[in-house]
Amino acid sequence: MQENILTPKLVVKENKFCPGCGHGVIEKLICQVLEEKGLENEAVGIVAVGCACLITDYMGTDWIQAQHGRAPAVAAGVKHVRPGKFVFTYQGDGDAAAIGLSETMYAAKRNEPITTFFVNNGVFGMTGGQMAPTSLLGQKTTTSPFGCDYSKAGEPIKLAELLATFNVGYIARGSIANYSELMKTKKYISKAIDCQIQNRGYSFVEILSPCPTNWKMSPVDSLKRIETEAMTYFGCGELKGQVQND
Ligand SMILES: Cc1ncc(C[n+]2csc(CCOP(=O)(O)OP(=O)(O)O)c2C)c(N)n1
Ligand code: SF4
Repeated sequence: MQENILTPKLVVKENKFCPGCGHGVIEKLICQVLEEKGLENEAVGIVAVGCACLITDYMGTDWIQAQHGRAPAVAAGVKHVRPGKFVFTYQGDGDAAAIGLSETMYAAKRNEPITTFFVNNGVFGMTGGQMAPTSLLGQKTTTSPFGCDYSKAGEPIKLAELLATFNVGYIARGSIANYSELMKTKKYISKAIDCQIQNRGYSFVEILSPCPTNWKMSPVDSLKRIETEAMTYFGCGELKGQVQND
């Protein structure tokens, strides 16, 4: 990969995510924060399925791949045997909020000392853009060609709010819609990592992210959609665990 002073060393390979995909941007943010904290050799990531798990090829930490939805349980196990490591999961919404919802909730219920980075792009990306539990009402997907309908699918899951009902360390939701939101999200990622390092329990950052390929939109319009639609419905900010001096 071409040497670039703006690229963190942990980004070990050019990614093959689609143009405009949020995964590459979020990967870079996580790598930047880990390097700023000197944790580049101390991080263990757990993935399961989806485009999200392609991150293992591009980010030079240690990785384990779990079965669909099961990353939090594997992460908890790793953290218990390697308490000195920074242990995180990197998961999409099909993974963490559909098939893995129970795993995700139980990790928070037990206040496991792990961190989850949850990429909410509103679809099952890798398998062709099917409806996810986070798809917005009216959103056209391959399994809701006329738009998500409340009478059939109910309302989109606000996973950060659900998890914030537990007595956990840190919960936030950010987006990568523009530079200002990106910098706020970087701060949330940093605080989630601090939460684990300082033994304050479970931490979770949801990130509203584009999937231009399955949204059938240009990368630029996808970012606008996050700003006008996703951020309006979900809202961004910290839900739990702000510490003094933040
Ligand atoms: C047990 C099991 N069921 C179904 C699949 C097929 N599958 C692979 S990726 C995926 C969807 C992932 O979507 P998401 O978590 O939103 O990730 P994204 O691709 O959007 O990053 C599914 C259903 C699988 N790999 N394993
Ligand atoms: S299908 Fe969507 S989530 Fe997957 S790499 Fe392409 S843009 Fe990203």
